[in-house]
Amino acid sequence: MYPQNNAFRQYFDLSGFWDFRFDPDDQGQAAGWGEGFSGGQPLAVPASWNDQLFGDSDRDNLGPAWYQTTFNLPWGFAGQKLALRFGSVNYIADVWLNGVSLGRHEGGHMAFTFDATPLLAQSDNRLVVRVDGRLAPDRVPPGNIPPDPKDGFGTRSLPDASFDFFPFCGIQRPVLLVATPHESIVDVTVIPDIQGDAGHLQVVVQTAGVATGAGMVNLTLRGFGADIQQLEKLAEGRAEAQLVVPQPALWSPQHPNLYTLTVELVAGDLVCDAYGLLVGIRTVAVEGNLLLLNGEPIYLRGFCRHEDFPVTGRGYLPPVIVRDYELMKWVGANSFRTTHYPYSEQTLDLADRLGFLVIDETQAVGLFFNEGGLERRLELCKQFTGELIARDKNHPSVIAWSLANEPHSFRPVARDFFRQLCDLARSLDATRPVTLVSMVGVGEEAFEFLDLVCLNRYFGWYTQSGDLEAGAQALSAELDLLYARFKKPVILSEFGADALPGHHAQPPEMFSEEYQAEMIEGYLQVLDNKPYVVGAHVWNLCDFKTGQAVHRMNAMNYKGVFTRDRRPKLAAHRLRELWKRK
Ligand code: GCB
Repeated sequence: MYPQNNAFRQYFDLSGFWDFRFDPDDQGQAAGWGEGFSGGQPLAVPASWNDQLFGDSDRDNLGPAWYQTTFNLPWGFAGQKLALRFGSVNYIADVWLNGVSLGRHEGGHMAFTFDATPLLAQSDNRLVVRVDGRLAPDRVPPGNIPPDPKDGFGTRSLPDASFDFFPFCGIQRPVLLVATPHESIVDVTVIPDIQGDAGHLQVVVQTAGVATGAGMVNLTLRGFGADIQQLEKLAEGRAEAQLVVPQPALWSPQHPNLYTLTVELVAGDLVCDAYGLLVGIRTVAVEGNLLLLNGEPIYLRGFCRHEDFPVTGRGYLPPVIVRDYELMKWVGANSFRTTHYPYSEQTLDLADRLGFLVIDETQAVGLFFNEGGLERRLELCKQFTGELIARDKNHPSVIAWSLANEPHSFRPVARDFFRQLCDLARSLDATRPVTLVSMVGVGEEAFEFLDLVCLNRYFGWYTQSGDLEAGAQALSAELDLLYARFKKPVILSEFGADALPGHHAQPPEMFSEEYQAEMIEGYLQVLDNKPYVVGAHVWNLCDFKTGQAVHRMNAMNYKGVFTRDRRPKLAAHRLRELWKRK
């Protein structure tokens, strides 16, 4: 649960300038740097370190590196249950508080928490974090994979990620000191449904620290004329309720109606904790070749994106989050996919409020199946899928889970791998479609048991280069084959072309703004004639940073319809004409 400030709970943001240093010989742990280290320099937290620093080897240095800060306990925190919560650290974080190890978390882009209650002093607490962002074949996403002669030359990059974006690292989202009561709410799950004219909210509350037989949960739902209150007894720290909302104001992109749900924990006669959340009443379903929202067919118009901005790297930057929603609204988009990792929790809060439909993706990008270590990768993917669903399950904006982007899943072992991940996702959330985003196409075995067929295609770019007509024909033919084999709704989950801002050519040629605009328009025309296509996500909303490679001029991917500093290219105007008309 995201921390809140209210009469029972508080949090304190540790953002600021922390002490930072690299550990080139990886000797910090043995030298006891967990207790504190010297020789650091100031670095902003949260943000990636790579583009803050300016030394010759700093940008491409992926660690290990060390951070430290000191802080006093804020007023009112003493005596509460205290925890340290990291919004995301890429890739491995080892954490010490006042010289004592709190533990390790593996995986970027996901929040994790350590209990710190017994270790915190009133003043001068020292928090130390070792961050290892190095790329390795047994990490997810992987990198530094031994070259395979079958792959040929020219496609590797520096840093050698097996994915097409810069592997920014560091403490990239806020670090919070969180105080909660000892008797507290620890989890809330809200599952919306519509039955006849009524909205139903199944609410499951988990608590900790309440004496057996003593507790109640008081639920209040307000908004749009509703004022519903329900009291439920706790049994073994758990309570479950069904709230029924007659004539509900449904959540949709046109009307992102959000009710306020307040959960109170009552022990004896006293309220001892409270947690509030905004909830939407809506349903998502796949039926035949349709994707349904609230029982009505819906078409996804939108983008793939990156959390990426100059200097900050992949760091949490609220004004850019707002700006990106402004851009998407301006173009007429109603959705996006969190390519290729979970975005900040605040991004999803805004999707709920602004009415965007989100395909929520784990960080399983560039998975390969030809080396050993598959069991470890599966274990990590299961961890990441579980963490994502636990974090984002209550967002009405999230309409599907994406288990991976472009796995090399033409190999048969991939089938069981994704079968297990898909079963896990369904067991954790029976209400949302599950998908993966494929580059394989018709040969993708996993589509058979997934709900939505998501395909990435770049005909007219990487193949049929320079020939937009041939590209559109190839797309049309493949989509029909795909539907004929799987008979499921299809989303064209990536398509696009690099356009160097300010480069023009008529007739259009590759890398010009005209070529990008024409290619996107041509693809949309193909999709318009395919009744089984339920969405189109352009790659990408904005230009973004990559590693250095022969196919990445300036270490940039220029497939944004906006520049990296968020100015429109011709394609953004063209999309606006096409999508605003709908
Ligand atoms: C893809 C990948 C994406 C790349 C894009 C490209 O298929 O999913 O990460 O950036 O193509 O531009 O090549």
